Amino acid sequence: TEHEPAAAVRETAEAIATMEVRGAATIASAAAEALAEQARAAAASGRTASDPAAFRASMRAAARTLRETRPTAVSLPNALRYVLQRMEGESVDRLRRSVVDASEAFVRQLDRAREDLGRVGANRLADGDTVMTHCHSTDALACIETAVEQGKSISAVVKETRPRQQGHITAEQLRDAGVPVTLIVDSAARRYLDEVDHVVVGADSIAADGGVINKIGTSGLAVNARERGVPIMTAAQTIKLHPETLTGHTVEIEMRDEAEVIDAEAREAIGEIDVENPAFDVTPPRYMDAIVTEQGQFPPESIVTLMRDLFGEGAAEPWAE
Ligand code: RUB
Repeated sequence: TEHEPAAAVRETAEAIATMEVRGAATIASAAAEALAEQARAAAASGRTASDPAAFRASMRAAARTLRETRPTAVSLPNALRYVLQRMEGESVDRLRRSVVDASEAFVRQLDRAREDLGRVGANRLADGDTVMTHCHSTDALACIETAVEQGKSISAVVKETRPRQQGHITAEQLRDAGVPVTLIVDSAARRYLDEVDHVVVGADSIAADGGVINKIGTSGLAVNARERGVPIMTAAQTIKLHPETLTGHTVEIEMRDEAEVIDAEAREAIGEIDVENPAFDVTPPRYMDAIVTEQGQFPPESIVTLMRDLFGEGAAEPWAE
């Protein structure tokens, strides 16, 4: 069709859907970059090259394609909103430039936010600490890596994180940062909490009540950490704040394919059963000690004030047809 997204957009959408590109912040920057690619492609060919309205429509269509890939990480729609709300100009040339500029500014801010929150989170870690991680979060890793850069000696107990074992990525990156790593299966977490000083996780979305939506298993880990008296923080830059929760909406939890949990042969051998594979869960605010952002650390219950400041106008959908 006329608004068939550029190849780069379709490839990015596919990479997000198949989790080749994954993690809330990485998804957000890939989506912003894909919009810039769309702007370049639309300005270079067909009716979108000469018709500003057609150009705008093609940008909205590209954003919808990216939006539909995965539902839970709000950094994705927040990235699309950031770029499309800055699309302006009477000519296609100006429109293109505004989109490319906004996309680059978004990615720069995202990188800077990670550095800034890394310093905040690192302050919570002491020399000699052992941290426990869950899944793979660039924001959580920033806290640990910054602590190491500050000269603190940090060790890590890394949960493998079934079913997709993103813990392996965390283990490798911590090893590269010089952090001694012990890899464990998820169900060993409580046993190892006695040896841990701090739990550090990321977030895909933060709700207005301070609930933290992150990789499945985070909530159980948080409850266990509280029971063992181990502090737990979530490292989440402010693009993880979910504006629609200000008006009572809930965050959609992605359900993924059962093939990630059990192979066809084993399933066949077992017989008639249901298999469910939710990718995320919600940690209630009372089980989270702090939300660490680039604007400082917050008790989960007070995150709503920051959310109102940053997303007070609510959740516009500039990609709507
Ligand atoms: C990734 C996950 C991460 C958050 C935060 O889930 O739950 O903890 O996305 O990551 P998936 P970051 O692997 O299913 O995408 O801090 O990098 O945004």
